[in-house]
Amino acid sequence: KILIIGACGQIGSELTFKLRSIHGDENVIASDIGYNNLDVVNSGLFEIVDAQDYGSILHCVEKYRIDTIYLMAAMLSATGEKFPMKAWDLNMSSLFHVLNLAKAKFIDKIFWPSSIAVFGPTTPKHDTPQHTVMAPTTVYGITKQVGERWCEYYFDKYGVDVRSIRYPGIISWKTMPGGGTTDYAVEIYHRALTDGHYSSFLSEDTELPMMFMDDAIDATVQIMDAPANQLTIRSSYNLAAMSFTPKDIAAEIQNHIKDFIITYNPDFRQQIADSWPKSIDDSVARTDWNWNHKFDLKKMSEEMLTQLGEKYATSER
Ligand code: VAH
Repeated sequence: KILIIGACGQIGSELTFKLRSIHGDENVIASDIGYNNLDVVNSGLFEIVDAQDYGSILHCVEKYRIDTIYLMAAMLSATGEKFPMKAWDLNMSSLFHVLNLAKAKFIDKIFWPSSIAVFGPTTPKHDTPQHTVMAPTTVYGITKQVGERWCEYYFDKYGVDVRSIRYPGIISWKTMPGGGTTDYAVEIYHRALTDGHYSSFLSEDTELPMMFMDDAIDATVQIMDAPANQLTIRSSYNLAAMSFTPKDIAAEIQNHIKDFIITYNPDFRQQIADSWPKSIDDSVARTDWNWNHKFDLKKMSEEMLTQLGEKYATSER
């Protein structure tokens, strides 16, 4: 059975529905610190689990005989800069609890998300390699870099089957944008439909690696299904789909909404974005477990505007 910790979040909520469609509702238990997403809470088995409390996780593992945990609870980059110690405590204690549950043989397999935030200003900006210098300058990035080292250590020393992906910025429509720096690329679609205007907190030429949620979910399922002996990386895999700037995404939206206007008012998140790569080399993931993305900016924009268009149309009625 599968437990998703942080199931009310942006990725966690979509993973919940996807994994239930694959493994059956009764085999996927969603959990979070609170009832923060009623679509998830009311969609099947749901438990309150505090990711920072070992006993809380163990209780749920024993109650449902969980063998696999997807740890999707974390504090993201922008919020992490506002609450550094909370970000460190949440992101690290939750990982240690899940790794130690596997070391103690309570569970067999773990998925833990890393991020392009592990890279810093001294990392090569274009086609960032799988193995490269990384000196992250955000608390969130530091927790992901250290987390990767611990995942590799627990695999090497204790044989823990933990698998990880360095997600780029992820764009989706089912949940509202959270505390991410890349969330401008989610907000812009909402504002294009509701206001016809968006004030971007990143400058027009800020190029970042991005991915549509469906690709991110497919990659997560794929790496977890891959035979263990195919995986050559036990820190975390680079993963990519596309890179674009706020200018690019605004132009794509204007193909659908002619009079959409974007203005640029960079804030503290500009420095975070400037510390990250512009594009990622994910050839190792493509070789090891046949990763291949399906959505480009054009296809993603069509999907985002169609789905959100319906969502706003029904909410107005
Ligand atoms: C963030 N969406 O902005 C996350 C992600 C690469 C960005 O880690 O913090």
